[in-house]
Amino acid sequence: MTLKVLEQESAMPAGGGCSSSGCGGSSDALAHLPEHIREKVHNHPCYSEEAHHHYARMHVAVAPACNIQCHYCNRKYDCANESRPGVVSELLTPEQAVKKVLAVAANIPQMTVLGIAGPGDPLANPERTLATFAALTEQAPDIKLCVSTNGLVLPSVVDELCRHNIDHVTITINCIDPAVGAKIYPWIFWNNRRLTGVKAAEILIEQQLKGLEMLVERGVLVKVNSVMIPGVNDQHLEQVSKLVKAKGAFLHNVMPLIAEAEHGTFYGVMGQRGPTHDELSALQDKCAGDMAMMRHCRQCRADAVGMLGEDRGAEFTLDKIEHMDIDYAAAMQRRKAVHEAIEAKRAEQRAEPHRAQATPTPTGEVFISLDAIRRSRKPTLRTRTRPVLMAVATQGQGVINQHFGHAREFLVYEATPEDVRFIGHRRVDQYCTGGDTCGDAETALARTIRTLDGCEVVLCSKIGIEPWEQLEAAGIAPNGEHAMEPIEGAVAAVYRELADGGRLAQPAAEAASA
Ligand code: CLF
Ligand code: SF4
Repeated sequence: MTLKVLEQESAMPAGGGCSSSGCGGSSDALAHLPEHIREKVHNHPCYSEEAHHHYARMHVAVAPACNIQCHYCNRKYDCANESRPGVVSELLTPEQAVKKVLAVAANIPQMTVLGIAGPGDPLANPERTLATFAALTEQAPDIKLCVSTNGLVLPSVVDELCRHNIDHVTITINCIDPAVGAKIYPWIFWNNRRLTGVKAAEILIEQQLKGLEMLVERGVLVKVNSVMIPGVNDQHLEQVSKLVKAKGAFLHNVMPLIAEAEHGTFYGVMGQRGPTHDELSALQDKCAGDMAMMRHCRQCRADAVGMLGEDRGAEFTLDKIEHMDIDYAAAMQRRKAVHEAIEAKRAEQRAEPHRAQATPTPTGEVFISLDAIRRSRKPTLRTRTRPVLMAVATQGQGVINQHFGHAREFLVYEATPEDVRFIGHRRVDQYCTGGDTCGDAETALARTIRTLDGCEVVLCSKIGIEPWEQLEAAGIAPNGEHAMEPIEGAVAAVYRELADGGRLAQPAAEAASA
């Protein structure tokens, strides 16, 4: 008997959406979507997990003001609804922003999306935000426009957003119960008055949901961001996910709270903790039963430039772009050619046989996913071949192409006999900078190994002897044999090697209690 119990079977997007599961090199993860939706998401690095390996985004920080207060935000920094706290963006005028976008688009042709996400709330600064979008619609028609908002004034600007061809809107919805909201939002500024408590949260939630409905009615793809705050809304976000899905949201992005005391936020100072990797992943899995989940968000800053996870903003500061002479018509031709080459590469990667699926499973018997095991202390099924988490070092293009010591983050995949699915990313300090900083290397390596807790294999293009030995000592197998191979195929191949070597049998005690 073969029985597959896999999380992503229930995670397939019902209303259309990029399933975070299974997106990658082995199949066309967007194949189930209608053509007009595919067109909107196939090269949007946030709306398609597969696309984020190939395409870049940029933000311009044109929106300084905000109309609410979140307990995880310190106004000295960027809007924490889509940004990591602790960094401050250089504020631009709309004219400067447009110049910067054209410069980046000409120099990073894989940049397909311009987002406005702060440093305050973009829609609390409607003139600056809309002026930027209007100019770009005219001058750079090949760039997708994207905006992120807390939603308070969204209903009043929906039609204006649609006039500017904005196809993608993110609303941060942390709760649908005003009593929960009162613990997250100390106040909102509404109709020229500052409102507090449950009443304030009630208005905010009403506006967010109304804005969501209006955007969906107009065919705009809406992503909902939720900040997971343990003990405050973690038990509530499943309900949020269900409701926003019912209202037509395309994607749900549950992000971890980042609350460090040094950021000076209310939560940071009060010692409110963020979730662990496992808590975040478990909640994403719970929500996934009802909603397509985004798991590759990097909580990028309000002036981020480049692939998700990298920031090339320093190459495009105002003084540098001032001297750039951009022929955007010529740049558009080059961009088109680059995009065609990327699509050809993606098609080639999809054509790679997915080795885990191409041949029968080693034991051909009963499997259950790691998350199902985690959720159910007493699984009712005997499991023979267990899931394995593997960390991957990559610089993009969907392949394993990064030296272990150069990685600033690892992508984590869960392999089972049936599937390979993306779980999330883990940020690390760079272990080797190639300079004089190796004095701290040992500590950084130890921290990296701690961060990779739970992973059994690390796939990278190369790795030195010392980290190799330390990883092995920590029970993590380093593997450099799949350099430049598509990620999912390589993860599947390593899984099969482990299974064929008899190393994935369920421990006897667990099997007995199953
Ligand atoms: Fe920017 Fe946001 Fe648009 Fe993406 S980011 S406005 S949808 S273009 Fe993306 Fe960055 Fe996560 Fe945002 S990884 S923080 S989800
Ligand atoms: Fe800060 Fe953004 Fe919240 Fe405004 S909406 S308070 S800028 S996190």
